[in-house]
Amino acid sequence: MIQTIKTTPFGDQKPGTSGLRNRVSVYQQTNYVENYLQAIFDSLEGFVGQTLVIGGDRRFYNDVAIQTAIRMAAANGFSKVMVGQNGLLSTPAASHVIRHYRAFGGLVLSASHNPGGPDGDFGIKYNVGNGGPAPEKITNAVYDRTQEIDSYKTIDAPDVALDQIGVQRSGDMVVEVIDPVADYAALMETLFDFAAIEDLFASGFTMTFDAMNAITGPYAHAILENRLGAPKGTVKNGAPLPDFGKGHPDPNLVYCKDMFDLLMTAAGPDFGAASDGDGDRNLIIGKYRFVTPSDSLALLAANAHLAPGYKAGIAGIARSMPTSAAADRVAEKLGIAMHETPTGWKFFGNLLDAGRVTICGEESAGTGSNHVREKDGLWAVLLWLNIVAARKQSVDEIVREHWAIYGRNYYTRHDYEEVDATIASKLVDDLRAQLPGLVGQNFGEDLQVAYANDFKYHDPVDGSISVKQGIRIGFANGSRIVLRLSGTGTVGATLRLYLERYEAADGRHDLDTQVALEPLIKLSEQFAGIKQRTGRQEPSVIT
Ligand code: G16
Repeated sequence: MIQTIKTTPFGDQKPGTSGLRNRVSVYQQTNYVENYLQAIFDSLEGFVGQTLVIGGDRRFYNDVAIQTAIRMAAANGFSKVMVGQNGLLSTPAASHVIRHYRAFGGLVLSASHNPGGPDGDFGIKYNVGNGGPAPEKITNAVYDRTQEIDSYKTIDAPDVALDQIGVQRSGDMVVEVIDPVADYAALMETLFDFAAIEDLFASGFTMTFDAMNAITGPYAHAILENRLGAPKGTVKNGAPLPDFGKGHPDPNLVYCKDMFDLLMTAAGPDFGAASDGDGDRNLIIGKYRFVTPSDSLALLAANAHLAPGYKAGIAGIARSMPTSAAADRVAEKLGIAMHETPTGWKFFGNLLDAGRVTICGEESAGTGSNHVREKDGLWAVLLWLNIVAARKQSVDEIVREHWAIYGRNYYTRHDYEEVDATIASKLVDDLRAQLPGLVGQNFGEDLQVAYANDFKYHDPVDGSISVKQGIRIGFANGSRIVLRLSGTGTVGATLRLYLERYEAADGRHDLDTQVALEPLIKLSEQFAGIKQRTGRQEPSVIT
């Protein structure tokens, strides 16, 4: 019954920051999905007789890939697959299901915040038994395997009825179709003071949540409206659609501009939030106050003890290198460890497993904790609501008080998308070559370069080393310029320029961010010449 089908390698199956992302049309090539899945299975050991979790964000091609994955899991020796109803599982929910049911691992079928539909993107990511993205040791092995693969295994079996909750079979393997929301919602209830949040809504607190026609809709309806009593209609765009309603499910100030504009008016609600394609990112906007992801990490860490799940305090904080140092000041005050890792949630896994950190976050709109091993959009929203309920203050008041204690890290990211890949890599190489000569130089009265290097990470838990994780130029006053190439784009190269300036507790906290960072923006153009070399006048996205 097991079939071994001959195939030939594809040259481009190299996992990026978060799994293999590509255009749907690339994924639709004969054997493309099969080769990649077989390369994953071939890179793992000890899964025969074990359980595999499968779920995705409902984007176009999920249905095809999920049925393929089920048949191949059966052929490769898994004894059971657990899959969300209709193939749905948000990334954090998939992480929880893997952990909760002690599965061997899981496949998350998503390209996250990238657009979906036949002309959009698709992606496959493998998560290990701790519920987190596979570490580089595995992703490198998968890539090597894709380069030499000559066959894959499958079975001749009909499609599983993914709309029917309950137990079915694919060949000899058990397939359990589960409610995608129930286990996750139960977990959230253990972490947060649901009664206090219910009271908050009952007292007239208003909120809007944009699920962006992506995976978070069913979770947000169930938790915010059905359990916490937020009025129906609080959740917008709550039905996951294969093309996300032709939207771009990236919760930032570009794609959620309408929400931002609404929150900046007297008529707007008290709180606005959004999540991305697969439900792991978050956007937080209070009335008259956008909270940057870097600030959000710092604020959540400083106030986490107000939520029951964290009332004993947090063990440590981790952030990706380009994320602002706002959280570092919180860690210092709390007397706990702060870890700086490369971009990619997979780098937090070891620290979380070892109990060294409780809360992690990234500038790319991701925050999460040790409750799962992925970033978690709705978790961040619920923790914010818990904090607002406990402090009985607005988001704006909470943010301002934070800055008055810790100072403010002005922060922005400028993205240049779909840049010619050759120009982008030459630009990075040329900047790298300048680094040794920059140290000690003065650029304006308060911009003396303290260090200029390529970020290298030494994992304190398993000793692994990751090199070339972004160029950073740090100044004596705490300002920073960081430049790196994105590992999640699918066309050309995306250059990410991150800019940060620290303003002390007694300094000015009311400047416009782009104005506050203008000297650094100019200086980065002088160093890297992005506009000049790419011919672009402006970044594609400013966050
Ligand atoms: C992924 C990773 C994040 C990373 C982000 C951006 O998020 O999980 O750790 O910060 O990509 O990465 P890059 O700057 O390389 O494009 P997601 O939400 O896309 O899975």
